[in-house]
Amino acid sequence: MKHERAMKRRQFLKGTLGAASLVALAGCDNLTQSSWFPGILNKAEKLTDLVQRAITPTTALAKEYSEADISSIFPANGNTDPSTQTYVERAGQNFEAWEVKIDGLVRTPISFSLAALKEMPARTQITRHDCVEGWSAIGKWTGVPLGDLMHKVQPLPNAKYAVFHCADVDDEGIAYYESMAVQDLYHPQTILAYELNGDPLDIPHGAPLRLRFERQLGYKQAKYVERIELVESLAGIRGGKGGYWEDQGYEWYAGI
Ligand SMILES: Nc1nc2c(c(=O)[nH]1)N[C@H]1C(S)=C(S)[C@@H](COP(=O)(O)O)O[C@H]1N2
Ligand SMILES: [Mo]
Repeated sequence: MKHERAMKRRQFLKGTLGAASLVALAGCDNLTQSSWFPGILNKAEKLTDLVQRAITPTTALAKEYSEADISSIFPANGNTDPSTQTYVERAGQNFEAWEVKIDGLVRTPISFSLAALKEMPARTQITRHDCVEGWSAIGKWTGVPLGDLMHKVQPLPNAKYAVFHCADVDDEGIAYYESMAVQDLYHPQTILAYELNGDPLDIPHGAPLRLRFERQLGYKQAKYVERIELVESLAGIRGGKGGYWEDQGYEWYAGI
């Protein structure tokens, strides 16, 4: 799998660069067009959650770009065509029956239909996506701020993480999932997106709903989101490491 190669490269970089130089690099957006940069950027994953949060306030915004910066092609990566029966059925009906359920440690569990989400106030942001395989792309995302949804479901005080359950499975039938700290749900750029570059999300890019968790690497950007579960601990969820790739050794905190 291509992602395994990416991990070897990161292991190599681990020995060649100190954390301090990476923090410096992370501020240099004009370097991002060069082919080596996204790979180096991945080293930032090695920073711990605590160190990263000390350097960058959680409220800091990811850089937003202009329309002219939008990439002509936004690659699709990972699973690009979920084959599970319900997904295929929903796709056949233009996702009219799609719902995202928010449950777990919340006062009021709610299932939001796609139509209901589209009626809520939306946020549009043009941001850069960085995949550990060594590519980056700039796209314009539109969706509902997760914080607005949290105000409706009201997380309980012991809710520490949000787990994003996705509709796709790999060749072995293992479902994709991701997670983030509850506080990051309230970041203004954390949205449940339903449009890319002004069009409804297509299937390769996560139709009908995908997460945008800016300032984090590509694998955190869960596609095909069907359930958001608030939990106190990630230990009991699937492999216990907080995400599909994390269960295979990736860092949970993928800040860039
Ligand atoms: N459900 C799901 N989400 C996913 C993936 C996946 O395979 N399944 N791949 C991840 C990876 S590694 C990347 S780089 C991005 C790719 O998003 P894109 O296909 O829109 O480029 O989605 C992430 N989210
Ligand atoms: Mo990725």
